[in-house]
Amino acid sequence: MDLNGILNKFKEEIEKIKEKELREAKKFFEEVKVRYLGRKEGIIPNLFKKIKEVPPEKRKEFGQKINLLKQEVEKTLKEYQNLLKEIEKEEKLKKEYTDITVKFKEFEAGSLHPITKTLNRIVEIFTNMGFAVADGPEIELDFYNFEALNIPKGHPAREMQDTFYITKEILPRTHTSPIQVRTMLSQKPPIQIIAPGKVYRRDSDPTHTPMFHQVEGLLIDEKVTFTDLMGILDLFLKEFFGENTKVRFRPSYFPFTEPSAEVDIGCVICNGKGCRVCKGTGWLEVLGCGMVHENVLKNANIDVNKYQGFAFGMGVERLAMLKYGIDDIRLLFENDIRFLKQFKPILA
Ligand code: 2NL
Repeated sequence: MDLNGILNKFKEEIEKIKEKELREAKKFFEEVKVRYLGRKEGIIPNLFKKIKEVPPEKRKEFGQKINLLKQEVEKTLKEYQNLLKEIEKEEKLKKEYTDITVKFKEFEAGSLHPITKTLNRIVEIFTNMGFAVADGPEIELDFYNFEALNIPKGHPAREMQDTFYITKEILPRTHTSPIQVRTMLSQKPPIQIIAPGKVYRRDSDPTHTPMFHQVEGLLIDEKVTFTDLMGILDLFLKEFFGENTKVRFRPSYFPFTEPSAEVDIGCVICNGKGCRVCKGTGWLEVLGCGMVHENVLKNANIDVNKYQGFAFGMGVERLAMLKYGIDDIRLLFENDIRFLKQFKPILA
């Protein structure tokens, strides 16, 4: 045991002795009280009982003397007992005292993971445009993940290679679209939501991880057009990547939208000149989108004669890598503190 240990032990012993002495002192004064003032056998009550034996003319003086004695005993006892109470209180306060000036080891401010930062920023931009954030289960039913989205049995997107099937009907969601299917089934249009969250695919190579993050968006109302979709996404990309960002839409195909498009931005690395990241094209694909397929609306019990909608989806890891110039997706999953430290907010 080191010196501190010995001192602490010593302190403990002293505390124990103090406690014991205090207890015994209290007991002692209680005993004295009973001995002198106890109703049955106390010295003073017994003296009062002897008054009968005193000649009548002396009784008054005798009584006064006993009374004086009684008062003196009571006063003295009170004094000692009050003193003990004071000591007890002080000991209690000493024990409860906490030194709030204690110096802690200095610690570094933490930082948010780049994925969290990117997700927060995406959510911020869309909520500013009036989108509400929707949530749903990560373990889904085939119906919400595939069937309702116009991805029938046998479609390549359902292949065993892509999905971590738990049973034939239960699977970790492969996109956040099921959140939107659930919202369409539980709420009436107009609907204007984004669905951020984790998704799972049987993919693992330098640009794919088995879990990644997606943000999808859905807007359903009367008279929604493809131009509305283009405007919203153009605004989003200029907010996210900067106001000078070039945006282009290319025709594409998704089973759940028709027409469908993919959205590119001018390469953030080479500014459109052509480089390794944009494979010489000058453009980077960042989003998929389209008008919600009639079959999807019907599956969600939405009146297709009254309502249309658009939807879009994006991968958060991809956007984070482009925004922060991260060239290897594994950096986002290793949680190397030297990497994460670089995303510290700048403190004043
Ligand atoms: C991509 C493409 C997309 C959607 C997601 C969607 C959801 C519902 C209905 C219709 Cl409920 N569509 N989502 C639509 C088009 C594209 O994502 O590249 N994601 C990373």
